[in-house]
Amino acid sequence: MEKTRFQAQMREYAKLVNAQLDLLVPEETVSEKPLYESMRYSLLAGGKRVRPVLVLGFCKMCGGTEGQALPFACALEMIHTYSLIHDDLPCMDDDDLRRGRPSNHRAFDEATALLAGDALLTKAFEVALSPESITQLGASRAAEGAHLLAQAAGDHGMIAGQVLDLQNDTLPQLTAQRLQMTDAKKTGALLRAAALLGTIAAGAGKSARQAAARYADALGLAFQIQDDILDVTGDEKTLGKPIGSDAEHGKRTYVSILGLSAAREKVQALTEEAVEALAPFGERADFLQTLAQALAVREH
Ligand code: GRG
Repeated sequence: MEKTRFQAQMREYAKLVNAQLDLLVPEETVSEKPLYESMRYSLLAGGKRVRPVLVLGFCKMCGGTEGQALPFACALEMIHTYSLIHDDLPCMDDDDLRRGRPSNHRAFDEATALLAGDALLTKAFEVALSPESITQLGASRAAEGAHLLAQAAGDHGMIAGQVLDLQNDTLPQLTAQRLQMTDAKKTGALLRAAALLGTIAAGAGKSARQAAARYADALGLAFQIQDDILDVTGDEKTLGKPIGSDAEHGKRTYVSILGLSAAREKVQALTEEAVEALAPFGERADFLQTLAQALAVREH
């Protein structure tokens, strides 16, 4: 897809998601106001919105509407944002900067950041199973999506990945295979869920879901490797978070295990696999194929 058309579509999807998130977590004047401020501070801080864009893109490619995709798209971004807030806490990575500004616990305090993350995680399911979601999707598809979301975010998915990641820090040796297993859960589970939620929202069948999973698994790994590359080659201002933090924390990554040039080659090969996975969709896959290519050369 031509670059300007792709960028316009990305902006349109992000605008749609941002407007809906703004409605779902409004400013409040009640005494819990600091909680809402803290939730909104991170949720509306201008992330790339890759996960909700995947939900929207897959739903549209499979013949669904934006309205059908939006509840799952917003739920997923809430879960992703909660994971970033908690990941930055002193008991995890203890990071001061996120999305170009002080991390949540730096801007507020630890207790508020912890609770804002908890509230966003919970609200994700409130939204996925909301009356609006059920009106758009029917109870059965809404429930199927919420179940998938829970599996991807919890002890079978992202949290398991975080636990493996913490364990990896204590291993004397870390193989690329073990790192890949960790990242398939830590980063990959939510990206896979994003693609699948789009197909579920559209009511797509088995072959579309299989293609979505193949695309997302390749894209997810490429995304994580690119994240590791940017930690070495990126620019702090563009990235919105400190660079060199992996090396500083003694964290082993694809770059430290494989070397920079092999890591770059792997991103390219995985991106080609993601593009190939959507070949059966022909021109309708244009946007998602371009998205995979754009993420492989992203600078933030
Ligand atoms: C629940 C404590 C806890 C952790 C879960 C996902 C995760 C584990 C932690 C988040 C931090 C992290 C470095 C995850 C790896 C995936 C990744 C590259 C996240 C950043 O996602 P982007 O680039 O961020 O999509 P934006 O800000 O653009 O949304």
